[in-house]
Amino acid sequence: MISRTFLLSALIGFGVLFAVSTSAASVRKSALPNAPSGTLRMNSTAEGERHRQVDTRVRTCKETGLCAAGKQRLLLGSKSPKEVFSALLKGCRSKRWLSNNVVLECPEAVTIPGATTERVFALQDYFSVAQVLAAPLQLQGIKGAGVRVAVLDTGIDPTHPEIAGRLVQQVSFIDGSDTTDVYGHGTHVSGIVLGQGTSIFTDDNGDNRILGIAPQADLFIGKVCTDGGWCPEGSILSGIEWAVANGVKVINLSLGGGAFMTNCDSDTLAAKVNWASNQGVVVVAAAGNGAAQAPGVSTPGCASLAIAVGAVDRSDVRQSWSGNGPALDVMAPGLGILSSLPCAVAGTCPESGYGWWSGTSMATPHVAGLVALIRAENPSLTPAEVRTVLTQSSKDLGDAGWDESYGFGRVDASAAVARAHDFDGDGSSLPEDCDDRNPLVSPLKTEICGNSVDDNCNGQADENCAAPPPSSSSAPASSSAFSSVSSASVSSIASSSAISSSAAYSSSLSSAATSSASSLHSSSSSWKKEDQEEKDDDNDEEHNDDGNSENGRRDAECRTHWWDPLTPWARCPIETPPGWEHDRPIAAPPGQTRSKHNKD
Ligand SMILES: [Ca+2]
Ligand SMILES: [Ca+2]
Ligand SMILES: [Ca+2]
Ligand SMILES: [Ca+2]
Repeated sequence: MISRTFLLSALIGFGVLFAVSTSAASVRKSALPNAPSGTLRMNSTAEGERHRQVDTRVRTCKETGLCAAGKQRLLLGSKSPKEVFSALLKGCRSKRWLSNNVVLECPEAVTIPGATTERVFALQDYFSVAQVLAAPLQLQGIKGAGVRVAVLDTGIDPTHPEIAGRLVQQVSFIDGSDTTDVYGHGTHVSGIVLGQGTSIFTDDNGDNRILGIAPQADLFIGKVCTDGGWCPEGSILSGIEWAVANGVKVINLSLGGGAFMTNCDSDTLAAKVNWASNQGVVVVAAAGNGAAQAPGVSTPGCASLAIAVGAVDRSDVRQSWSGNGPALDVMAPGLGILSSLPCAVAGTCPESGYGWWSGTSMATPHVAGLVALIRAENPSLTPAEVRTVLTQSSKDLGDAGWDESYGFGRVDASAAVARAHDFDGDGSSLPEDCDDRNPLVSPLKTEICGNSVDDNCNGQADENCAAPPPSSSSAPASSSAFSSVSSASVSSIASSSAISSSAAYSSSLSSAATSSASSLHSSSSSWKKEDQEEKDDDNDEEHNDDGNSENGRRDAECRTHWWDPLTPWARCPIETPPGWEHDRPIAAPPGQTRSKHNKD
């Protein structure tokens, strides 16, 4: 048995991995050179250019609120005592002496010969929590309280202030290693899920960009990847079993390998993810970063029950490297994401660190955090229903409807949580809607007689209805009971008349009642399940179209390889017997070490 090793799905840094200290935001902003917008190394120039057009304008201290009222800051290109003295006489004060310059703070009205306005540069990140519309939810107190989220990754910096208060349990599944996050990936991913916002990185809108999606979720850390960023299959499988056994509701897997152009349920890791989903755990996994080299979604994201997440930039533009194809589900921000890092990785020790990383690794925890919000708001939803909530609430991008580049589109947390509150979309939320899986049952509806269903959610089925047929009635009706029944019948007839009622639901229900009310409701309790099964059937047909045979399916999966063209990971031999996946020649390239500035 060959053990496979998976790769973290972060494109770390794109050359913009800045270590920043926790000192004042003004220092961080002004200390950074203008370089970031020019040093992004993009795989696609078109998409890269579009990204760079955002926020390239250089600002002033006044625009950024960094100077006192009525003041301006100037950069004097000389230290000549005469010029400096002249400036001081005009009310300026020197703020910073450099080798050839002086930074002056002056009254706004004055002009100093030889001085230019001190420029203020911007960090090249963005508030991705706002982009996925989770920020308004946090203002309403919707923060994923109490939902257990497992991040199976490179471990954690347990002392990081963004993390510490939420860390519940940590276990290492890497031989000879504790859960310390030497690589930084697990801490970064965890911060995106539930960063506390302890450091204030305020942008022009007053948003604190360090906040995570679900800051009140409970964090379970399984270290399944080595300090070098490699993730052995057995460790991942162990971590998934551990998470399921510990009542975790969401598993984040920002790792993967291969590029599958179908769902990949026969893959060992994918099968385990499907198993976890069947145990009630939502598994969110990266779509992979290799699409520019080989289209498809990496495993385990390609598992049919996993939620596979691709990456868009701040403008909702898909990144060319972001995994695509039939197994892609949704998109989330994944370019230049600011989050927590161990201080050793950020180079800021002893102070806690932060940095900007990119990849589907960073997109995935946005969705895992959102799933925590959904599950906190409606714990009754099954993983399949959470998936429905996510996909049907996403902002459609690219071609209309689901497509291979964007899946169902970029997740929309506000719409998803609204949908979680009213799953069947009948306009009524739990708990008022006594059957939130059935849009025909709602307190907004009128009772339909004879179907044994509490259509109007008042706790009684078929109330105020005519007496059952005489054959089923054991006692003769008294005269008073008879008269009350007959008056109820009359009012029921009146209310079901489309002419007498202006409410649309009343007229639609009356036609349902007169046609086949009982059959409508006997089937409606399982309407959702049937819908789902129909959908699954469609999927199966599509997959069968890929050859309708084991060989055809295998060939499709064997087109896969890693993003790195130098590393042909998944060449399937032509003559592979059943059970072929165990024989795939997958192994880490000998002696290869990875730089944090390369794609991960
Ligand atoms: Ca409802
Ligand atoms: Ca309902
Ligand atoms: Ca009722
Ligand atoms: Ca009824």
